[in-house]
Parts: sequence; structure tokens; C-alpha cells
Amino acid sequence: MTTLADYPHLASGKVRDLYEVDGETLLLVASDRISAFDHVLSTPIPDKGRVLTALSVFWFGLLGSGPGSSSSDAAAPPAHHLVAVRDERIPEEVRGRALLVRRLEMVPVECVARGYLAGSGTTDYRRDGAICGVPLPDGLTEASMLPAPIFTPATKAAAGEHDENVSFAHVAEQVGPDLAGALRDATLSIYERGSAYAASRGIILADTKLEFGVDPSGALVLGDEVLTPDSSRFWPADAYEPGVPQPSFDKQYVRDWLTSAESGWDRHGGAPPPPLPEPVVEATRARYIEAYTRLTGAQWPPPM
Ligand code: PZK
Repeated sequence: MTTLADYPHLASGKVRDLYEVDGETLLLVASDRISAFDHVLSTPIPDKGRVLTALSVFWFGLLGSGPGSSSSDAAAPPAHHLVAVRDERIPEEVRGRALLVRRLEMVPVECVARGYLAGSGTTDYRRDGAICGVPLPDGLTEASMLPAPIFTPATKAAAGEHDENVSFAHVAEQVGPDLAGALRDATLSIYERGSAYAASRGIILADTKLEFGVDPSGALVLGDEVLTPDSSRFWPADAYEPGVPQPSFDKQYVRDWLTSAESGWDRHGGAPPPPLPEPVVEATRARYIEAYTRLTGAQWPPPM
């Protein structure tokens, strides 16, 4: 029997953990932890790790081109790193919320595509009239649709810091112009496919962050989790209203409660957030499951 303790721990993010299975293979484990306002909350959301993992698997399938596929066809999406989600090598304790993936040489660029104005994009637009050096027309407002999707890369910050938006020229200096161009093309192509599909299911994919790696043959490969609520902004299309911040599909109950008088928490006061009340946990869990069922059209839970 395999247990997680059999695998060397490589890294942990706020809500995910990475282990080494062998020289070519890693295990990417999604926890039930949730973050809000830059804090990891002390209360887990049951099934969140399984929902995000199942969504990633769904998107890898929809985007196509798994390991072994050729990238010589210019129209084809890049290969992805997913090897298996049901496999003997996945310990039972994390089965359903872990991806077995091909080990890559990761490219140290956060590859963001934006179709709408939100978050740091809004901040940068108001200050510069541009995001990551990409000029935008006057007159846009919070949550506006952009004239066309844009590539807005960022460099991964140290723990506790925010990623820093950078220009395409900066990425080209960092990784070379050919790889920079390939990252931009792949990011925009995945955003176009993903957002078109999400729109058909009543969900606006406002933006998304992707990570890529390079395999031993030098091919660009899509890594990490893809098009999940933790890496993307999902907005319910039927409530879309430019001019105001859009409610988050998944975390809005958490944010609303944490900023309400009832929580007693001051998000700027430096103290950790309090535990979530059970109704907020349950409503949030239901939202994650709804994101999965709405996007995939499948039932929850997926067959294991
Ligand atoms: C890799 N991360 C980010 C994710 C963490 C850190 N296929 C791959 N090959 C090699 N390295 C990575 C991947 C992927 N995906 C991903 N860091 C390295 C990350 C989750 C938890 F701590």
C-alpha cells in the first residue's frame, strides 16, 4: 500500500502540496484549504480539493493533447502534464484530489489571460491606461469586457508577496523571445477555448492564470491546475453587470461573512481570520459543486 509519507515532499502552496513519485513523475495534491484576503482560513471546505481536481481533469480533456501528442500541428493546443487521476501510485488518502503529472522544467512566468477588467488589471488600467504595457481604450470600467483578450504575464513573488505584473518585453528578456511568444500564444489559445466553452454553460471566464513547463524534448507543456476557481475568475453570466466588482462564483459567501460585522474581523488589522460558521462552509461547498456541475454538465461526485 502506498501512503503519502512514501513520497518526498517538494513544495507547498497556500492550498496545494507537491510530492515526488519518481524521476519523471510528481503528485499534485489539492487540499480542502481555502484562502481569502491573502489568508489561508483555519476552516476547510469539504470536497473543495476533489472539485478543483475534477475540474482540472475535465479541462485537460477538453483542451486535448495529453502526453505523447505531437505539437507539430500549429493549431493544436500545447501538450499537458496530466498522466492519471486514478492510479495505483496515488495514495488512497488523497485519491480524487491528486493529479499524477509529468515532471517538467517549469517556466518561471505566471501566464495570465484576461478578457475582462478585474483585480490588479483594474488597478493598473486606472493608473496607466494599460495592463502589462498593453494599451487599452479609454472609458472602461470595473468588470468591462476588453476589446480582445490580452496576455498579462506576472512574475511569481516570494511567499507572502503578490505576483508582479510585467510587460511582454520583460518576459522576452527573462526567457527569450521565442519561448515568450509561445507562452503568449498558448495562454491566449487556452483562454479562448475555455471562455467560449464556459460561456456556453452560462459562466463568464473573466481571466485565468496558467503555468507552463518544458519537457525533456524541449516542447512546451501546460502544467499546474487549469481553469479552476482558484486560478480563474468565474462570474455567473446571468448576474453580469459592468461598473461594479462582480460577485465571485465560489468565495463570495466567505468574503461577505469575513467583512460583515458578525465576523468581528478587521481584514487590515493583522490578526488571522476567525473560523467560518457552518452555514458559510456549507454554502461555499455548494458553490464549488455548482461550478463543477454547471461547467461539466456532469453529476457530483464524479465516479472514482
Ligand atoms: C511544479 N509547482 C507549483 C503547485 C506547490 C507548488 N509538472 C510539474 N513538474 C515540475 N514542477 C511542477 C509541475 C507542476 N504542476 C508546480 N511547482 C513546481 C506548485 C502545487 C504546490 F507547492
